[in-house]
Amino acid sequence: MSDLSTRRLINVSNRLPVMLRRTPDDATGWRAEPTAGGLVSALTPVLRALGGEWIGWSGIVEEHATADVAQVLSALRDEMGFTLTPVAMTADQRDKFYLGFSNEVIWPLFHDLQSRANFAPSYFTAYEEVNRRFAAVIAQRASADDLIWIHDYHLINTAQELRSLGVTASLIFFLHIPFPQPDIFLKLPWREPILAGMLAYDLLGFQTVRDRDNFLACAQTLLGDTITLDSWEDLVIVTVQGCQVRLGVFPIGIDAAGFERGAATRAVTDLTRQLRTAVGGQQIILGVDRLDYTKGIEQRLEAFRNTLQRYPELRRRITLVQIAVPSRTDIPEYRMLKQRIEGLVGEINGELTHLGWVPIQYLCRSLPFTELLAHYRAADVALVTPLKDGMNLVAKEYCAAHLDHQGVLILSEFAGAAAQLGTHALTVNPYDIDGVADAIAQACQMPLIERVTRMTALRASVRREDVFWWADRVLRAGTLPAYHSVAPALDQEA
Ligand code: ADQ
Repeated sequence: MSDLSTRRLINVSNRLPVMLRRTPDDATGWRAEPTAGGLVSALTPVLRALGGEWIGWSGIVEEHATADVAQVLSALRDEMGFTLTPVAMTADQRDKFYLGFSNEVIWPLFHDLQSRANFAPSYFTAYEEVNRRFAAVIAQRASADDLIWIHDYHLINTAQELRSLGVTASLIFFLHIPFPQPDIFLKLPWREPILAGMLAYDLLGFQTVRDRDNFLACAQTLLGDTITLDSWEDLVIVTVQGCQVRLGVFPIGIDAAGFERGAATRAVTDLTRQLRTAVGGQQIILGVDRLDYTKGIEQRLEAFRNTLQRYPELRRRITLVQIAVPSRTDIPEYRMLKQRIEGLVGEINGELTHLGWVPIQYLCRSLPFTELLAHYRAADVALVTPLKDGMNLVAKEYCAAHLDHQGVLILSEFAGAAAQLGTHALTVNPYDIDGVADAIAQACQMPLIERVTRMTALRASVRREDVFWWADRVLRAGTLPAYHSVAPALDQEA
């Protein structure tokens, strides 16, 4: 881990890693529950190891917050291993900033699903307001020596607000989701302020070369001759009107050793056995996702149906276990997606169930860690088929937890994880229903030696490039000394 002994890390994301809920049972009136999702899974172990502070929204809107919200959070300090500082938000801001601009504009657009975007003008005003609120809290808590690491698409404009408040500390931004190509990004009515917001950071981190290059292409399209590019220390240096921004590619990892240790416990081993016994001799194919339209769950169910139709010999020999954790349930589109998935599961099961065999088991809830690990261990095949994904941690978690080295990973070529794991996974185009169905059949019939060879290589990669490797690379790039342009401009190199 980078030497941060003299620098405190302030981690900032839209949500804190816990969500507060009102409860009549608890003496404080509030209960803290861990929040699910890739960002929290990745950063909790890092901040715990480094210490520091996490700033974010508590999940309680200002109208319902009471003075003890901050107290409840501060009481969690010892349990979490770092300080939790809340940012307040009104119900209207939550609706327009979080549900609106972040999740109805940026989220679909940056996943190339522009037809799902709702470009309501009032959303962007709220986005700017909330970014200003975050900046005000950070400015209060930070000193000049701190390293401020801001995460994801909700907070793109926070750096500009911080600079206008006179904050001089180093500002790192990491985009967990993909960055789109210019022909998609240019549709954004607020493309200039969003681009300018990103360029106000000292370091911009992307999951893949694909995302970094898309960002560069958008910057070049919108800023033309006013930007110059250099390369230095694996980074691209962008200079606009005398200001420099470093761009790096940092694929996020998981706490692989933690997953391996957890998967090896007696509790997980017992549960794995129970899960396997429950399906008899059948192979388990596993899907684990936040319930989100970008994860391609509907297309995956269709592909599974297609496998059973085109490969009838696999009927009664395979079961799809699809686990979906409800997400963004305040957005109507997500509620409709849940209904469509439930309808499709019912339809496929109704069509294909035979005495003693139900093709799809569907669980719609968040699983405790032990159960999640047992599902990963028990599954012969993991079906990770997002339509597009910044990374996809489930792919990595499955490999880390699959201790017997015999599982097969089927992975969307549009997941960021494909850049690291694509060679040893079976890669698929998630829109190609026949292609995914063929990959399922191939995985189920794959010889043992091939399974083991592939999974051994996958596990080595996940272990080597884990979440600590990722954080270390980001923090190193964020603490490099000032760069003075000595390298030839990239476009002159070729
Ligand atoms: P997400 O889209 O939220 O995050 P993803 O990478 O798919 O993240 O990870 C989901 C996380 O939720 C995993 O850690 C998984 O274990 C957990 N999870 C999912 N379903 C669960 C269930 N039913 N029960 C318990 N846990 C469950 C964003 C980007 C991703 C990127 C991450 C990290 O969209 O592309 O990988 O950030 O950068």
